[in-house]
Amino acid sequence: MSFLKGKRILIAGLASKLSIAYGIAQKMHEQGAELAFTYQNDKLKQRVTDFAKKFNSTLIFPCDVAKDEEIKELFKKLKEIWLPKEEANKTNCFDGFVHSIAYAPKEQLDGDYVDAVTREGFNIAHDISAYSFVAMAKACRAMLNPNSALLTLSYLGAERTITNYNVMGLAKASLEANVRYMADSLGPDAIRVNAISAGPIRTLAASGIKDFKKMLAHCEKCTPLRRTVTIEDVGNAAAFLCSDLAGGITGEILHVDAGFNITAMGNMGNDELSQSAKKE
Ligand code: NAD
Ligand code: 0WE
Repeated sequence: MSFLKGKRILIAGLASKLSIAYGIAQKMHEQGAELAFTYQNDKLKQRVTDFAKKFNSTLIFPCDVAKDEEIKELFKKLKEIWLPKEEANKTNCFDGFVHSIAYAPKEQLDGDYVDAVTREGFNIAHDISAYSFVAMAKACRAMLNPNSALLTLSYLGAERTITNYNVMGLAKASLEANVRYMADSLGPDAIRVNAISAGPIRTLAASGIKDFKKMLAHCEKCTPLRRTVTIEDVGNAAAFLCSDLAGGITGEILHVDAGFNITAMGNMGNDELSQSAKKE
């Protein structure tokens, strides 16, 4: 089964082996996709080059999504490679991208929301984590084949308050609305737009977050599946959403969170208790 065979997909947001984008690249590669990658800055260039090699790709491009010129340049270069000169009469040459990028200044993610938030922190969080998704779509719209799919990564903090997630929660809420507006705008071109709302995973973006270990332990006790999710879980769902198997799905926020979001009080960590209660 190679349900992404013949699909060319660009992946933005790969920074380490722990990255959600790594799990997505792996699963998309397994399903036969031809992949290209972006890296945020020179520090990440060599690493992303090495990862790309594992996924049989030599296509890597710099792109700091804070800069419109870099987004423009990225798609210009991608076109030079994916659109051969003899086909220069057309413009469409690839099948979608994955946006696995978020950033807020560190001090935004610590402490009381109202005290921590600043105009600058708000603007940066929304610019990098929400606007950049449509900025990329805007820049490559004419290059996308029919039946393309765009995908981004969200988090439950968009829908509920989560201690310390603070202004990132607002940015994810904006990102999720962005998914719906983009889906409506690009639908007539047969381009689908979706998000995966992933449960907490230990990645670089999660390192240094206060009590992150506690959150993972809580999920292991309290989610319906009694476990946390992996980058492979997210990668499988991502491969599906970007494939023609998901042809009828657009504007959707798919939770890949072991069921955490459906519970109001979780299991309250009571497995042992209920076991012994059964024995009585
Ligand atoms: P990660 O640190 O591996 O990935 C974050 C990526 O964002 C990095 O590759 C980084 O280079 C990139 N980035 C940041 N600013 C950028 C900029 N200006 N230009 C270009 N790239 C930039 O962490 P991750 O956990 O894999 O995060 C990927 C996505 O998944 C994020 O949107 C995050 O919000 C989301 N997410 C993460 C979790 C989790 O618990 N780890 C849960 C749900 C959703
Ligand atoms: O979206 C995220 C984290 C995104 C993120 C991470 C950082 C760390 C480094 C954005 N900006 C920065 N800025 C930095 O300087 N997640 C879903 C992971 C995450 O972050 C949390 C979480 C979870 C889960 C913060 C507080 C509470 C829970």
